[in-house]
Amino acid sequence: MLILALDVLERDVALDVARKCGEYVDFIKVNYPLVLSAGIDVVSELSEIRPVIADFKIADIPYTASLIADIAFRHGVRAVIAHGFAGSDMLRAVRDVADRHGGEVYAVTELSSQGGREFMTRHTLEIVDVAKEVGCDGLIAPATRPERIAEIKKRAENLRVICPGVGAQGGRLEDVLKAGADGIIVGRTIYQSEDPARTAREIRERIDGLMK
Ligand code: FNU
Repeated sequence: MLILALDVLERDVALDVARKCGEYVDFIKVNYPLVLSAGIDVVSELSEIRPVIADFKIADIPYTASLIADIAFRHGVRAVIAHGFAGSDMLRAVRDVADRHGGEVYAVTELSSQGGREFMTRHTLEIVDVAKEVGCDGLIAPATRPERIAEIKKRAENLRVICPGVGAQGGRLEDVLKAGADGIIVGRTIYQSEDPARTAREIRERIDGLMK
């Protein structure tokens, strides 16, 4: 599974890259930079090109978290990403909203950045257990630390594990897939390249070759 992280700031650029790369990616992931600068309606437009994952890293009280998730699903997203560390009550609230819309929920285990090790790593496997209990569809795990992916995947049982951090953050696609990832999230390596469609196609071919 290849997920395009579309952290560009302009609506037209987002739609252009999405259209060019659409046939090579399974999902488009949107995050705050795009939504805060182009407006939430861009999410509905992108959803018509490819299914969208809203990476709003929801981390709030259950009530507010439900509102955020509901807005995302009402704009056509297939899945939302929530922070596992916010706890089971919030994940359950987001799960309920997703169920009302027939959508999916991914929980962040530990961030792919160095900072992800400061606090989150200690609780990663507990977060995996909570995500399983709540019935999340998948987990976000760090492509920058394949050894952590393997541990997370083992504990995750049938939850999908998708991994940001390939390319610009230093993670290597081959290592990530070998560690058991079900998909990778790639942003800058694709949308900052000279030819995003070609780069997306090359990454797709490498994934297909390795996952055969
Ligand atoms: P690229 N992202 C991440 N690490 O990078 N959602 C995480 O642990 C996580 C994420 C997002 O580096 C990040 O916000 F939980 O340009 C960005 O949108 O390839 C994308 O994944 C990585 O983008």
